[in-house]
Amino acid sequence: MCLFNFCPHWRDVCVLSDINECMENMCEWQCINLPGSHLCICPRGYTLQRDGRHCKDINECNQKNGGCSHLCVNRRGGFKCACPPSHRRSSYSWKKCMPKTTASSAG
Ligand SMILES: [Ca+2]
Repeated sequence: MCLFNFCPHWRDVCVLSDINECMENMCEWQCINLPGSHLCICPRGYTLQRDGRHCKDINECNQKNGGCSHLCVNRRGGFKCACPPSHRRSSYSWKKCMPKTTASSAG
């Protein structure tokens, strides 16, 4: 019998008496059962809400425009960069836009 919530050196005994909170499906995405406790984790692009159970999309555009040179479009689990009509996507970076040129001078 385990008298303490957390006793790693008696792990094999503790696990028997530990309640697996993950069996109750308390997490929106994924649950990690810990001795005497549990932890909810979220997929990439999401952050754990204050309730410790639900996952919330991270608006990457709130931070430095998501690294986009022009437009940033937030999406669930990610984001994308976009270019205004006067620009086109740079071939070097998906985050950068370059002015559309009709002449062949600029690169
Ligand atoms: Ca997002």
